[in-house]
Amino acid sequence: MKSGFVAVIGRANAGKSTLVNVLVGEKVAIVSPKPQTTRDRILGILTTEDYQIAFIDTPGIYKADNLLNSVMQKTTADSSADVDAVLFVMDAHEGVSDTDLNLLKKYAEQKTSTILALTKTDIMPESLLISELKQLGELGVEIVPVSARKGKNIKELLKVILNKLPEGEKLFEQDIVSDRSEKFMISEIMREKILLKFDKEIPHGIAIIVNKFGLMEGGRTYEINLDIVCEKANHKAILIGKGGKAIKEVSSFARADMEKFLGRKVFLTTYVKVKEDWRNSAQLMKEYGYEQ
Ligand SMILES: Nc1nc2c(ncn2[C@@H]2O[C@H](COP(=O)(O)OP(=O)(O)OP(=O)(O)O)[C@@H](O)[C@H]2O)c(=O)[nH]1
Ligand SMILES: [Mg+2]
Repeated sequence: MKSGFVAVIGRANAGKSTLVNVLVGEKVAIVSPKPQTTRDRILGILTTEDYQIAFIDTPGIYKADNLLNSVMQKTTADSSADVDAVLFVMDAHEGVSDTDLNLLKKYAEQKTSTILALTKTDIMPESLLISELKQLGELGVEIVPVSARKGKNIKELLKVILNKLPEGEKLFEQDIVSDRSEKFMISEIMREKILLKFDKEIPHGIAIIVNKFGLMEGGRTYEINLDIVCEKANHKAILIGKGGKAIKEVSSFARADMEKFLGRKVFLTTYVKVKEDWRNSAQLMKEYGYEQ
């Protein structure tokens, strides 16, 4: 059988996590329309009788403007070392930017095989795709146009990836789809709902701390207690909303997803806290799980 690691790399908001979820067939990473949604390296593992691929979802490439972001950028750089292939994801509907081109060139020049996935093809004219294929074809990497949202060309992409992987044994047990704990996923679900509901700097300045996560007596309901850490007092006021309306709404969306994920009822309580400038504090970042 074939097995190997594939680093999924690209600019922030390109569609990496959406593609990883579709390739794996389960939601292992949260997704949002805002850049810098993914903050950690997350494994999504696809196992069949013939192969096992461990996709490494990474934080999107973005200029670092605080300590958290520079840690994220290092995570991405480190993730592409020692892998069997790099899957470079580009948002094709936006057109090819110089930043994309320069980044792709850098990866294409490395020894590791690079495959280019041009994604979001469902929301662009075919004429643009054709001209991009022509422009990018000169780089000498294999290109697969896909739509993660519509599940288009995913099998073809898998074939191209498999061609780059060595023969080998399974690296993970059959049933494992991610290397992340349930507790991590719970905090990510909460962060996803905040990313979807709030704008500008608020979601980027959020950290989630899981204070309690366990089954209540009787074993039918999970009790989950979260701290939502934000950066400023006025962010806290917006997060809570008039009469607690905003926090109630996001918590209820989060709870519904947590229940789906855990397969049990969830009793969720949340508490909003302020920690000024935590994204520049090495100590607080460590406390919140963002290690350097
Ligand atoms: N129309 C369309 N939208 C897509 C597709 N793939 C992703 N998106 C959307 O693009 C946005 C970003 O998707 P993500 O998967 O979070 O992107 P990412 O590259 O992981 O972003 P970061 O984690 O911030 O680097 C979301 O709103 C997705 O729904 C696609 O194939 N078609
Ligand atoms: Mg992502």
